[in-house]
Amino acid sequence: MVDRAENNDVGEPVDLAGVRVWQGWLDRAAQQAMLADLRAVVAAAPLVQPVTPGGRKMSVRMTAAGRLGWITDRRGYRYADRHPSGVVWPPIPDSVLAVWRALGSDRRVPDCCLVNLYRGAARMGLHQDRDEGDFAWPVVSISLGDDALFRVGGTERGARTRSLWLRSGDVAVLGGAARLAYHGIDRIRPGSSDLLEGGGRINLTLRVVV
Ligand code: MD6
Ligand code: FE
Repeated sequence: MVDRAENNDVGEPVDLAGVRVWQGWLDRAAQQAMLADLRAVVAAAPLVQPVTPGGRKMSVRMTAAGRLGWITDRRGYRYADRHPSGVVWPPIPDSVLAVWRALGSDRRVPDCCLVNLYRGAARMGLHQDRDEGDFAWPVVSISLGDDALFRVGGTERGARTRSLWLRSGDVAVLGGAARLAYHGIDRIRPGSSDLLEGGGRINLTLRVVV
């Protein structure tokens, strides 16, 4: 069996209800380089545990890079030009922009790179990404660290769903008809990757907002 982390021949994406997943897009060295870049992002804009408009604490910790960051608190879900602490968001690292250019678009850069950290029992309920102004642009999602059970449905809540384990280095693209598909993370598999010190999983989502 070929160890996917050492296999540079990425091949064709897997299609999951219209969501394309490039398995093993980033090799181990590229994942480590990206993680080093993300340490600088988190140093400038620390991870926070966000609260939904309904007052529930989210189980992931979150920050962002780019012109705009997606935030949530009692006042609602929205894009903001600053971290809750008042600092401007750090720039999106070049290592991350390179993935966007290859699999998202080479016509413009994304406004936002949302950073989610999953540890322990953290999960993400089924949702649509619909706080952006133009759904013609795809959302590109990068997985680093522990495996995550990714669930994708249709554009209506309640449609049948399909699931796939996302592994470190995988890149998923929600574009075209799947741009507004419901999706979420049921759970991570703690200890399945040693990429992150202290374990867990980081997911990056790149979006054009305006
Ligand atoms: C995650 N991903 O993988 C959560 N959103 O942790 C998302 O919410 C997501 O994977 C938009 C596009 C792709 C995604
Ligand atoms: Fe999402």
